[in-house]
Amino acid sequence: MEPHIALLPSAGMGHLMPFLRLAAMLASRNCKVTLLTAQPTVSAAESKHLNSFFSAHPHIQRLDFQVVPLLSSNPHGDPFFLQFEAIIRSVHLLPPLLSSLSPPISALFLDIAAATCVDQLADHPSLSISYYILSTTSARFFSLITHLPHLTLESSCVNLKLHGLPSFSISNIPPPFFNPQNLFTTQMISNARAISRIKGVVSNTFHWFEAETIEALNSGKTSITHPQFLPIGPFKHYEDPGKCSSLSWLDEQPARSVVYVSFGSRTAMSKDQIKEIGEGLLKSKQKFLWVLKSVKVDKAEETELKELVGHSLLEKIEEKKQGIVVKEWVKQEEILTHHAIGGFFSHCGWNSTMEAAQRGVPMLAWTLNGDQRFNAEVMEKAGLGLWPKHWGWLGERLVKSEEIEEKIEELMQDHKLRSMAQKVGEEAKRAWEIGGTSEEVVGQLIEMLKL
Ligand code: BUP
Repeated sequence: MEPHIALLPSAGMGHLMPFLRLAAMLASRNCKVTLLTAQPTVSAAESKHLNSFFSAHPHIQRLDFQVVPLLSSNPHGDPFFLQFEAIIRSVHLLPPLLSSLSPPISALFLDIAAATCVDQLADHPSLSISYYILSTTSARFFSLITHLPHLTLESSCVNLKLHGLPSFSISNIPPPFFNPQNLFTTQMISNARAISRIKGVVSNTFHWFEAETIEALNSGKTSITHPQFLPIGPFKHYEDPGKCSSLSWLDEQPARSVVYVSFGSRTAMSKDQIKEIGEGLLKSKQKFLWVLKSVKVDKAEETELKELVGHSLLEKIEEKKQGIVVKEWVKQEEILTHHAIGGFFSHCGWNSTMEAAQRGVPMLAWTLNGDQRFNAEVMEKAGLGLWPKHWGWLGERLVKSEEIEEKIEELMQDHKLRSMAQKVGEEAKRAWEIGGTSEEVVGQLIEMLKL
């Protein structure tokens, strides 16, 4: 009989997208799938995507999960982290929901950001199921998370060496991890502790891309014992109806002539930095498609594009017909697949990194926070792109237009970089061929889910 699998994403598009892709993939491999949707969602993008996903995938069941709002929370806290916390604290509401599903579920996939939910669920008498984690980050960052409960981080050190793993540069570790009271840190420590109760960790990466870390994680030689790490990426695109006007503009551009600029779904940029980016793009003389966000949560976005970019800069961009700037949600995967795209200037969110890797699109990284420096390290080491580390964390200092111009030119004109990125794309494809590493691991996963 087909196994019935439930999935519970946490908050934010960077977490929802890989869950939707995993749900679609499991459904295509003879699993019955129920997706739990924590309500209300933080961003408008999440509710919109959930609606279009369920209408395009009527065979996947939707189960809304009303999250109890936090009674007192820091109003200045990150709304996505606060939602992780609200989900974790509402976990007692899940057992009746999960045990009402028919046929009974045999496994639940939790987000790494809310893995600690397993602590309450696994001991519940009405649920006799297996638990898996979907790690929405690089294997490299995941390997650090597993060690978090046992680490005392000293910012004065240069490197961190953990038994059995490639060493980490201290400057790449997200600053909140140096503060044990920080909400993100306390959550990640609890999530890391919960990993031992999990049957398998599924990850949107592939063996060739992170071979050293994946082999270390599965060697049993690290100081932390954890379940099997299952690299099954790059996750495949699922059919998403709807239009994206940027694609029509791309249709008119020559092959590999456009740099796609996007710093993810929740990167708020300062006006000064927006100006330097715009000037830098213009000076580089490269065509560009720039997706701009000035607030962390899209629901709060009220500023007109003209005001964000500045009247004179926007006029210059329009006059030169060198590029377009958009504020709305775009179909990033389709953009990255488009023949006109020659490079991707990105914050190195893990989904974005994998989407570029899958298509062999060279990247220019400018990291903002969280796992992004770890992701950028992986990306650079694999030969997928450039990472000017001296730019610091995005927002740390004003990066000037001349610096941006120089790196955009390099991104778009360096032939060696382009062919190395193409090689990454070929390896990503190979992972999904018959006998390929990700294809094999998915087969193993499906067998595990049938048990
Ligand atoms: Br913006 C934007 N269209 O307009 P990341 C993003 N995306 O399809 P993030 C679009 O959202 P975290 C848009 O393809 C990727 O799948 C994009 O995830 C898609 O970054 C996803 O790259 C964004 O991981 O999340 O949003 O910063 O902070 O969790 O990394």
